[in-house]
Amino acid sequence: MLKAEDILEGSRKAEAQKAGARMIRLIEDNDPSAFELLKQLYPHTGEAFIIGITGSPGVGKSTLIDALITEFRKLALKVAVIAVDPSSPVSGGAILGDRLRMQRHATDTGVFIRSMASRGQKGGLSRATKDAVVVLSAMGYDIIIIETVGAGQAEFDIASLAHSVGIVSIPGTGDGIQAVKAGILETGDIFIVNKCDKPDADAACHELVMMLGMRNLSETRWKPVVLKTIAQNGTGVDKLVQSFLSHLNFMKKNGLIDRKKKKLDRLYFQSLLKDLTLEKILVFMNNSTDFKEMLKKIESGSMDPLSAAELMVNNLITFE
Ligand SMILES: Nc1nc2c(ncn2[C@@H]2O[C@H](COP(=O)(O)OP(=O)(O)O)[C@@H](O)[C@H]2O)c(=O)[nH]1
Ligand SMILES: [Mg+2]
Repeated sequence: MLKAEDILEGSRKAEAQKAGARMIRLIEDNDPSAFELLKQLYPHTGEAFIIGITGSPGVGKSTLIDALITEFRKLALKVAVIAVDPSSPVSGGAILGDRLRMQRHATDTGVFIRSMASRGQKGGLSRATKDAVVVLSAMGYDIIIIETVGAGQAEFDIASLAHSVGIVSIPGTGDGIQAVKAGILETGDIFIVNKCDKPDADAACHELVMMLGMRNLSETRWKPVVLKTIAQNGTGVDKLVQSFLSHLNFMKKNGLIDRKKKKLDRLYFQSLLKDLTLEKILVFMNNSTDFKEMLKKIESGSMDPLSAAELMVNNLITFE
């Protein structure tokens, strides 16, 4: 039986790292024991800097993260990665870059990489990812990177999980940028134009700067950064690391990080409430005679389904 203490030193001890990996599997499998463990781990969280890396499939997110790991390790920071990118090739839990490159991190407990599938999570991928972040933070990782293709969509909003969001795009074929979807500009803190070994990199950056210039900025708001990288050979990745750390410092100086952490806690609380309430209602529907009575009334036509649902929920949950 897995215990919370077994996991706590996961970023320093190989055995504890394995325990952390088992814990994340419990979360993925919706194992009921995960909830109790998460409660015990939660007080040990809060120190990690959580970075979201998002962008369309193929822009080089995984390659970039692989290079980011190397840069963060140079600064002796411990790094965990959760990839929720369904397009990422999954091979035995290791998914980033090619397998050879991955092996250089394989014996390093200061690095932890997992992919998360969207199958079967109760509250959706967002909740499962947040649960996993709790585990990684309790394990003592300094940096937690979440890779995802989604930003700003209802079922997976990276801004509800990360302290800093990097949006990856690539130079277009003719001019300007490819693959920055309208509406996600608001979510980004760092804009990365990757594959700058290709033509039109400068035009792509320029276009992004223009698009971002329209944002209303005050002194207490972070001014988004646009950066060029070639993830394949690591060009520009040192600057990218510095930008993320600058963003963190900026947030610390302005009291923004505490506000953001409170906001993320509130969102986690809300998604937990939704899940737990739904679970209770499902149990109730399976066991309650009231529910069966109500069904009969609907079937006999003495009550309509809308009124029945309304009455039932009002009887079930009252807030004062
Ligand atoms: N030319 C070039 N190719 C890159 C660069 N970064 C990544 N790639 C390639 O782009 C492809 C997709 O990369 P991947 O990291 O899997 O993208 P993801 O889907 O966003 O995670 C792979 O074949 C990479 O080798 C780069 O800076 N330049
Ligand atoms: Mg990927």
